[in-house]
Amino acid sequence: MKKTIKPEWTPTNAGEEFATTVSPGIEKTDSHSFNRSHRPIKKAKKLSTEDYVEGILNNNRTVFSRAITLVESNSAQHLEQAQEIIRQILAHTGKSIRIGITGVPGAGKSTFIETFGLYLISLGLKVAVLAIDPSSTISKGSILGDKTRMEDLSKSENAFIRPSPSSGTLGGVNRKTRETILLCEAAGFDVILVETVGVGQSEISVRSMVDFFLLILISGAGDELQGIKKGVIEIADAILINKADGDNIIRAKAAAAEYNMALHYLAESTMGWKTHAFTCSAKEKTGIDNIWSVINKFEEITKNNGVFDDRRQGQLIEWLNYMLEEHIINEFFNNKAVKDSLPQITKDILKGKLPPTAAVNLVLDAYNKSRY
Ligand SMILES: Nc1nc2c(ncn2[C@@H]2O[C@H](COP(=O)(O)OP(=O)(O)OP(=O)(O)O)[C@@H](O)[C@H]2O)c(=O)[nH]1
Ligand SMILES: [Mg+2]
Repeated sequence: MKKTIKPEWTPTNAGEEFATTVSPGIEKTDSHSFNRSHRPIKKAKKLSTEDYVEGILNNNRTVFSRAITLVESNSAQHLEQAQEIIRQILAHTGKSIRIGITGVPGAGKSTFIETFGLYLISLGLKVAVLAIDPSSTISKGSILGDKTRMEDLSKSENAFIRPSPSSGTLGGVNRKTRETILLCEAAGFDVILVETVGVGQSEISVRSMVDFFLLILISGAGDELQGIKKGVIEIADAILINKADGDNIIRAKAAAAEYNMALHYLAESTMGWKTHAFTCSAKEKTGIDNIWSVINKFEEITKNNGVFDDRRQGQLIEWLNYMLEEHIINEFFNNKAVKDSLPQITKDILKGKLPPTAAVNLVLDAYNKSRY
């Protein structure tokens, strides 16, 4: 029987009528032994590659989430299993439309994704939202705070929201996001939204993994103020001026007209497609159906003229080359002979004893010799 004791505020002369009792506390131990001896942490059953593949294809949410965690892992053993899973699901991938979304902080990306995502779900589609945030390797990634802004979307069983992988180089984060896209497609997601909050490099990375690239801006701030580089406008397939509501409608329309003028003089971001600027209000849910029909039109045109498939094929090769380069560079600079020879060679260059071209040959020689 469980031993009970009276609480400390019980009157000393209290009899049986004083029924309150408390359970004795657990003896103080250090927290590790507490976990081990009293409450063992239940370890999830290890899944086989077949379990993963079957779970993903049947859209078993638990297995699907675990597969993404596996893909995001940096351990060599996990990498191997993840690669085998991806190889096996590859035939079931590629059927979604992949949309990249970028824009300045506060433009309303998260609000737009919530509204747009729910709209797509109302059409019977399944939506995955992934994020690339280079800063998240240091901070926890801003999309985490977004869960509040995507509250309804995150509750929907036809939506899946994943913050940016929080560790690794930009290259590593890219690999993880690309592979997560494949898992989402195999699990039957129809639309993949890849959000980036970065300025510059991360936009280019996202462009290299999506079919359609959407830039969200607001009126009332010049490009300079918005921190948008011309290069980002040049890779956009549509510009969306958000917050076209209330008093702001006229200004938003004027901004869209201005961008449309400017776009006239820019080269096509996608062959055979003319980028235009539109307005919407993520808050009031206007202009949302219009941007979806723009994306549908884009898909139809680029699939007909072959640009859609060409781009996806190009992205695969680009990705292969990028990973090869990253791998080779890492291997080279981690090579002991290279590491040992570089300090002296650097000194000699700085003292004017050795020209850089000759130095390159010396380092390469050292590297090559070390490998035989
Ligand atoms: N009036 C109006 N306000 C909006 C609209 N969309 C977003 N907002 C507001 O703008 C602010 C920023 O919106 P977010 O969706 O967080 O913007 P974001 O681009 O995701 O911001 P970051 O994640 O910080 O880069 C919030 O206060 C929103 O309520 C809109 O269509 N109209
Ligand atoms: Mg946001």
